[in-house]
Amino acid sequence: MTKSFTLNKVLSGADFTMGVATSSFQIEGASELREPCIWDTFCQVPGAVKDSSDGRTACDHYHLWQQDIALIDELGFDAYRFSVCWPRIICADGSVNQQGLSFYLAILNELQRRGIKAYVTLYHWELPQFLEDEGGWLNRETAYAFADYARVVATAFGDKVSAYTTLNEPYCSAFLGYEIGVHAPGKVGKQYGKKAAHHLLLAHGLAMQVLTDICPDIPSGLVLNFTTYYPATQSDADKQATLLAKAHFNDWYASPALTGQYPPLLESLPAAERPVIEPGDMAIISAPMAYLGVNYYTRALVQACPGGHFEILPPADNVPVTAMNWEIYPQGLRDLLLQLHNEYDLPPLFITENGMAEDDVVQNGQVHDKVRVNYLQHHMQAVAEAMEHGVDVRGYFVWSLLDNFEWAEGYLKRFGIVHVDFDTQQRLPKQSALKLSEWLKQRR
Ligand code: GCO
Repeated sequence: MTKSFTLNKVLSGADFTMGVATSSFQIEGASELREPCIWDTFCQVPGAVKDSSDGRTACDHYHLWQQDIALIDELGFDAYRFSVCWPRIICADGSVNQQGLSFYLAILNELQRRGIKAYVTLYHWELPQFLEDEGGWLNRETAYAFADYARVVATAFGDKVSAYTTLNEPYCSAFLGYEIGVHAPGKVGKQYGKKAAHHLLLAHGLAMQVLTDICPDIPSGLVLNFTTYYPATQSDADKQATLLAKAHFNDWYASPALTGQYPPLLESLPAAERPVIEPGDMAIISAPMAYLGVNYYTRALVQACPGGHFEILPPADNVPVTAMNWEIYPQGLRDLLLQLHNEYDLPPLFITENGMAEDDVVQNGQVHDKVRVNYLQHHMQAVAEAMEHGVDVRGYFVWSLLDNFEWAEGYLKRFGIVHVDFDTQQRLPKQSALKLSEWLKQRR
């Protein structure tokens, strides 16, 4: 038997948003009805995706969205965070794909009808391939193209949206996509990562201007992923290495957006690795945000290496891990929130993603994902503790509603609270969904 969720008082307030999240490429399918994106191309590269799969069908949400939204409602969530697929909206010739816009408008209308708040992300990694062909995020023009796309979306969606996110996890787009090449477009080179990151951050800032112009009353912000870094030992070298890892992976994104400055690390980068910063860029990037979205999954231990480098250690053998081999460490979320709170002058925060992959099995029509139930409960507890210490957190979104296309892992890693049978497209709420739902209903 899976234990029930204990009611967490701090998160039980009516003004605390409880939501569930997805992203377009990971669930929609229907790729033939839009322009190709960098992930379509990347999926064709032999060995790039573990199970050699792609996003052509995914969860077929493009056709099953009504039942998926009914499910979100039945489970009792207040809000749904999803993303708009850029190449479903803008065509290679620059025209707008009205069919693409209509798809999202139908979803927004249905959410509104059911009283579910729509948290809309404009970029969850699907750069149109026609823009990658011009250099993608290494080309400054891509940031302006993103702002144009944001204008089309914000104009069409009007007041049906509760909050906008410009970008989801620019670290992944920049570092995983353009520096170590494990995500689309698969470019490899130390000289690329931070250049791509700068153009992504610029895109965020330019889109913030557009959103402020078109829908000043809709809260808009940025979603960043954070790992909490700890030194592997208490040696000075490991402590320094930890600060360096944090500067590269966390502050490189948070600091420009929140303070208008890159971390001091900028000065020590070899010239070839520095971004090209034009006058005025940092002011654009640091436009005030209504909120910051925090995605948290795990922590990492950092060890110093010769030459002032660092290494992120894999989890120790004796710690609990998820199917991604990510350590389960709820305290890391509390520590992270307190660290952000102490180091920055923060806008309100939302936990925009938190969840885990488990090797779920269907038995007698049920999925007993008790590790996930505990994971969610303990991480929500960590959020509550941070709030009790003064951190202003306004909501929490579970990643993810559905098992889906987990990027380079294909369909092998299941993050959903709802199981998806990818042959039949049948949805089956796991115990985590059912337990959360009981709690959400008591809370209402
Ligand atoms: C991310 C993305 C999600 C992932 C999730 C699990 O954080 O990487 O936003 O699309 O699926 O994080 O890896």
